[in-house]
Amino acid sequence: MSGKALYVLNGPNLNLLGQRESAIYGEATLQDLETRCRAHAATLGLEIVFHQSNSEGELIGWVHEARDKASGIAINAGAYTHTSVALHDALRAVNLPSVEVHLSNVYKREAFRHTSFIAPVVNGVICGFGVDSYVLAISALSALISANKKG
Ligand code: CA2
Repeated sequence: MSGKALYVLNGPNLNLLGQRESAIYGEATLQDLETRCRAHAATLGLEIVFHQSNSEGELIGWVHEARDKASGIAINAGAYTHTSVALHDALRAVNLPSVEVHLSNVYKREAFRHTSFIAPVVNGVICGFGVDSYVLAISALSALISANKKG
């Protein structure tokens, strides 16, 4: 492992993964998701800092912390994706390689999930692949970080 960690941030209600709504979000628990992220990151020589919070302020605190401590951010802001100007401002301010992630395909769901306050301030968005969305986001961050180093 070398360099700074990737921050994988998870927003409200994602602590309930694997306990309810498995038809939408799958059977994996948050712990399973973390284990999968760590294992995949390790294959790319990357370390993960993995957090979940139901509080918008705590998520913003981790985005600020990432500015010094992380090489990139994968964020599933949960429902704050669709509401949070504050997370938009925080991600814009830290200006790190970043990916918005969702387990479900938000575009197949209610219209209120089609708007993201995060999407305009990240490099890209991955949704609809369940736990694999996170694996894809980690690969995308790894590629972005390598490209930045070369550039
Ligand atoms: O698909 C995603 O990953 C979402 O970010 C999940 C959010 C939702 O508000 C977004 O529109 C899309 C909700 C996370 C709630 O997770 C639960 C897990 C199990 C049981 C209940 C909620």
